[in-house]
Amino acid sequence: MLISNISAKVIANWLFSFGYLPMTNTICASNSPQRWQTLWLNVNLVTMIETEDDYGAVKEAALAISDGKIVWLGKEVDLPTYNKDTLEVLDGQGRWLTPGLIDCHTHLVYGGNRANEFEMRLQGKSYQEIAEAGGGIVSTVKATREATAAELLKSSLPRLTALHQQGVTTVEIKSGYGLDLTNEIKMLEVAGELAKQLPVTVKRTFLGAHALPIEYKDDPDGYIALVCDEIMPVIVKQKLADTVDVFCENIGFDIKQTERVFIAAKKHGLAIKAHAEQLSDLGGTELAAKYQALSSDHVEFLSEQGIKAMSAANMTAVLLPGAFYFLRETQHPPIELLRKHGVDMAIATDVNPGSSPICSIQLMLNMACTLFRLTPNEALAGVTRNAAKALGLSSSKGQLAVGFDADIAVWNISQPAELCYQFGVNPLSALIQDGRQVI
Ligand code: DI6
Ligand code: FE
Repeated sequence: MLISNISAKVIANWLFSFGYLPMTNTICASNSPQRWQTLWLNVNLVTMIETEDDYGAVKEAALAISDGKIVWLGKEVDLPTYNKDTLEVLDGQGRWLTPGLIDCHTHLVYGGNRANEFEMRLQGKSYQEIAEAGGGIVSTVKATREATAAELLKSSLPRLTALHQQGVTTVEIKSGYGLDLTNEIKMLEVAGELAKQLPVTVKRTFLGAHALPIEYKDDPDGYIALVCDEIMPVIVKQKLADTVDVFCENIGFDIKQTERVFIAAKKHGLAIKAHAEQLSDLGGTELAAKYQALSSDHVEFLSEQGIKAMSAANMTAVLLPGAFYFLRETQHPPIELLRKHGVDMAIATDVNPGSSPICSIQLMLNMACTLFRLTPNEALAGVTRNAAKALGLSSSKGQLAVGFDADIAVWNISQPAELCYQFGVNPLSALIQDGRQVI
């Protein structure tokens, strides 16, 4: 690749990673081989440091970890002298290391399931028709309200376990099936509890504006007032979420209602994101850009104007191929235009009982390529670097780089594209979370 193709940031990142740039004192201290705790030898790296192609790959590499951070990586021949008696040395046997995968959009805490609606859809009813007839999200709200926290934990744990076993080290979990103070809190507390049960980083998002609960059937503005004035302040006070999401859609909330939620979120210092342009183009993404949202998610119906707004606000487009597939949608997200305007693309499962009951990040990698025609390099960036960006975690997760969290997946593959190409045989060989081997 020509050097002119690589941004200054990329070059700095590489030089920094390989020890040519001065580092902060803290990193310097732990970077000395005397302080290393674990050293992987004989590995290949998919660093996902932004190089536009080739996965930021480094072959015949080594990687050192200390205090939960990556402290050295590069060609094994360039390793500085170290004392093998003072640290754990692991032979990777030629395996590939990627950043731990990040699922940046899930609704994996919920009660019940919607297999009955799946049957209805197979008989010809659409997702929208089912929602308008009182099914859809609202039926999961009923089941979620009826479930105790312990029951929700029990039903959610296998979903998170499935993601974890496929290499996920960070997951975003949204509320949005409680739709009142007690039950939104219950969902977010369960999401927090999941992070204690499994070695996974859980990032929580308040999605109070997901659907209209039955008791506010004729008063959407009244419900938005409840979300902004009653529920959100408690969520903030109890630190149950740091991001707010809104379902801006004709079966969700309109632009004015969405804007009210964004204004309230900004007032509380919360980050924002949106479910927008999934089934129609309401302009939710442009509105989100106006409020410097982290991401707009789904975006099948996004216009070029919306894409330009995303680009100007440095937002990430989160693509959800599982929902596209499961709802048998035909409108593809505007991939070419997103590329043209340099909008970063993330990929996520959207695990939820209605539109994507699919707990597999590996299947999403495959679908991102087969259904949306992403390159394997783009798909992998979508579940690592760009997923981190969609969660506001760009400086600590999603890349193998010095100073980043040592969240690392070790794969039994012979080239990175295999992670997108084959599905059904799990190639995960080991998983490291915060420097600790957890699988
Ligand atoms: N978009 C989605 O894909 C999920 N929520 C949303 O706003 C679907 C939620 C569901 O059908 O239960
Ligand atoms: Fe969703």
